[in-house]
Amino acid sequence: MKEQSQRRQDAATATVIVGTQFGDEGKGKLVDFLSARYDVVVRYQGGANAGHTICFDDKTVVLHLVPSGIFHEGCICVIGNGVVIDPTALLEEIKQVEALGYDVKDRLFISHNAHLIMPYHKLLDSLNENAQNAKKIGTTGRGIGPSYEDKFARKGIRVVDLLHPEILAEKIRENLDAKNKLITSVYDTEAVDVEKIVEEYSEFDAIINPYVKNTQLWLNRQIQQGKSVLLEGAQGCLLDVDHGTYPYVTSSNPTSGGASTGSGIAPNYIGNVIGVCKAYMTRVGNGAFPTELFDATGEDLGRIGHEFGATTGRRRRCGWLDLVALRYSLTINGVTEIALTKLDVLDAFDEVKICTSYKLDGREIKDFPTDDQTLSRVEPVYTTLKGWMVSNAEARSFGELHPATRAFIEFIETDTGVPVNCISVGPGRDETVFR
Ligand code: 2SA
Ligand code: GDP
Ligand code: MG
Repeated sequence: MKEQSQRRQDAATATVIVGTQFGDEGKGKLVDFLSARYDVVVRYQGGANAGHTICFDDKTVVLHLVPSGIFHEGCICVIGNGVVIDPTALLEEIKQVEALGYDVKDRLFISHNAHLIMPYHKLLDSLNENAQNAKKIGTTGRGIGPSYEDKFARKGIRVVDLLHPEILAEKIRENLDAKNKLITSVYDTEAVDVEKIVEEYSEFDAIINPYVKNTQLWLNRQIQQGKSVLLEGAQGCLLDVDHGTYPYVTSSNPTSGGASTGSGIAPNYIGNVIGVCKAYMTRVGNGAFPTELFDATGEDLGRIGHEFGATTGRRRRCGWLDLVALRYSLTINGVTEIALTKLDVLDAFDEVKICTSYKLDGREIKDFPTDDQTLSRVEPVYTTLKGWMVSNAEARSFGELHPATRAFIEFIETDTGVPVNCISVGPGRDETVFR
């Protein structure tokens, strides 16, 4: 017993990358950059709602399901059991990657336990949203919530079912029997054609088969054999179904705890947790956002930062960096180091604000309230720092950053007690500073 637990401690080689805000912190860029040093990269939750942007060799690629390590030939990519997979979207994405000259054969595996997004999940996602009126979540419409609903109701259809067409057909018919009642009677919408879906999904068997693996066991064994694993979170801590601003959240666990359940990697193999944090805040979709700006500064952040959804193209709401939210996120995720991104977007501002606490009913509070009702009533308390008004795009070491930029970074470190070890000064792979 002792030997086994010692082995696990010695082998803690898995690192998790998590978003510390409302997603879109630049996780894709960082995962792509770090993948050069890792043997395996794993997505562990979410689905094609994610949009992870990677810029290299004058190309800009947005990945939704395929892990962001795919552009490093030495890296094996895994879509873990915690992800909900839309097979059509996945196959399209594989084609896109191959068209760029990257072979995915024997380099991309999907968990046999991952759940599928079915066409009726996407339909229900939009019917649900339209029925919400003022309480719309603002989902991406990719069927994420309805697919996770089926998973937890133990009615889900999984990747493994694609390999057994008769079982697949039976499950689709059973599911649609109930769902078509809902679709026609509650939503007053035309029933879904069951046999069409059976036919469409039966064809995935031969195509998907080469990618399917018992990834949970395989991943643990890779670690036992000394391989390094990077776990790629999608969305962000504040959108976590347990720890985020419920109900305005996604239906999975983007937080580091989800990395273990969503991949099957034993938690004690996870050593490092890198929290990706944008130098300001954005949110796409509805829900409270204490530092949101409704003025020209907010417009400027969105324009300079090109803040549009990487999946839907929706405009992202923008505001100043919120350290109350960040401190919460660092705690929940056990973040060991921060990667601070999009610092260059602040280059043009002569002063930069950081929220350090909130006021609620006239009292100062330092802890992040996760219930939307309370969070929507808080007022941010800001510290104003001097802007730097120069470009740091050429900086490749901490010392090369402008002193005011360094002061901004040091302010975050002092307030949170967590080191900022990686600083992103542009979207490109090389526009990165390590300490
Ligand atoms: P869903 O579709 O059920 O997961 O939506 C629930 C909430 O989660 C938010 N969400 C996201 N927030 C930021 N980025 C995401 N990915 C895309 C991107 C978003 C896009 O990279 O830009 O293109 O619009 C993402 N995915 C889900 C969503 O907005 C809801 O608030
Ligand atoms: P993710 O979901 O966390 O991977 O982030 P997205 O790809 O949705 O959004 C981040 C956007 O910012 C993408 O367009 C990236 O190319 C871009 N980006 C990442 N890091 C930087 C940076 O340091 N500076 C600038 N200007 N853009 C960046
Ligand atoms: Mg994104």
